[in-house]
Amino acid sequence: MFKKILIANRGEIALRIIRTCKEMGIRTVAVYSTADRDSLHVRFADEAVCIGPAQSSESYLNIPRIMAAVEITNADAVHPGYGFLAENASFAEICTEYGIKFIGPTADQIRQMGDKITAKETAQRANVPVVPGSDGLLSSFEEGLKLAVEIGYPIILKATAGGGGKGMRIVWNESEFETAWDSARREAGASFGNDGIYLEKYIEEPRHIEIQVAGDQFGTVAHLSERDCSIQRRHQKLVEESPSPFMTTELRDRMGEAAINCAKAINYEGVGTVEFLVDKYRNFYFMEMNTRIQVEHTVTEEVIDFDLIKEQIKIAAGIPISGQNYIPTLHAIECRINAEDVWNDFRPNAGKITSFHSPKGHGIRVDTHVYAGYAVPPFYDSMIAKLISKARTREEAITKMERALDEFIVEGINTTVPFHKALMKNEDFRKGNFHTGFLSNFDFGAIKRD
Ligand code: MV4
Repeated sequence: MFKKILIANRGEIALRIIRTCKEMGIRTVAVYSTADRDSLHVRFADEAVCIGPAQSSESYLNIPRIMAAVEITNADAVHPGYGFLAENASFAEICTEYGIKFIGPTADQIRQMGDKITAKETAQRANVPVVPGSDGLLSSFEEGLKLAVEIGYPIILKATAGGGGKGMRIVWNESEFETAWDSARREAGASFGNDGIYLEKYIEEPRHIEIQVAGDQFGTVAHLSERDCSIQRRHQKLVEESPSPFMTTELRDRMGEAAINCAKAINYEGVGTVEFLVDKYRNFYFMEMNTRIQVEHTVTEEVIDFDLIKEQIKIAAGIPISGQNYIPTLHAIECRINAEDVWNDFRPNAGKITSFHSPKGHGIRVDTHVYAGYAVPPFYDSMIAKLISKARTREEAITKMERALDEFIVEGINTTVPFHKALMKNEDFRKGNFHTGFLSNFDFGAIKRD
């Protein structure tokens, strides 16, 4: 087992990783920017190294500085968390060259899922359903136009380097095609330095359901059931839950098997997530694979009673997994509490938290790095806490969440708590009647002020 893990991250996930390391008897090294001097991950780690100024490119994204911290502290492994360098294949490769274990998949596995078209081809080879569309990149506007007629409108143009909806355009009919093509290419080129575009049939009103998988170094892969992440705003997830209210035992078996086949196709090592679009007829289609621990891993932990960070570390250390699949016995819901102003287009809202009280009690989990007196820096993502409720049924989990949201006190900055209170009261949400477009019709203006 590792003796010392350096955590190349900040915020709640850095704390989350430190907690598991402590329980496993592994020493921890925190790295931090000058903006994070007063952060809890710095306090709770055994050692801490300042790696640079506030700007991420000079600190949490700066590979030479992180490698220097690894070297001076003698860490034998690096945990990248999520975001920052978690899916940076070069970073994984550099760690390996230095004889440091990157806790996650190999550089090669990251690359095979990093490019959307390659990932889709891999899924197809593994007999996993994919959305009908172009064979790889479109070489010209004319080729796209011709294919769109064959497939039938609506279609969607996507950037192969894409993510977060960038370079993505829905095209409802032929007259819109050229404008959409030009703007998708321009946006993809500007955002990713890669203007490669492919085409797919547009699946209307899909759910986003993802399967958690784990694979060890010996080729064993298992699934740990699904999370429903359909409650998103502008490609930012706000609520996740497990099980999905749309799931059936039969669909879970089929999606679980498909996810396992995706992971096996790349000899996947580590915990990962296979994302699917699911239409109203319960057809599912491979979308992408995330080769990292995700923010929402916590809902899976709650419903199958598993420490996924511990699993990651054990897999990285070469310990085999059982190969058993796990299905939820409880229901868990996570609300992302962001320092954002819900009445002002969710504008990020940095500043000092003057008063903070976290909900507690049976079935409630709060993962957070903030406290009263903490100043949320403006340089990083705005998530300040994850509030997770767990109960025997979805209805009870919602009731518990409402109770917990009422107990959540954050003063000094605006948060997304009022949004979550309104969502929990929404009839369609309560019925499990939603898809990825749900929040585009949500009346944010009607959210009550506390
Ligand atoms: C789609 C789609 C419908 N049809 N692909 C959005 C992010 C990117 N990773 C893939 N996305 C979508 N791809 C086809 N063929 C609808 C979306 C989509 C979406 C997907 C998941 C969660 C939220 C979403 C919001 C809008 C559109």
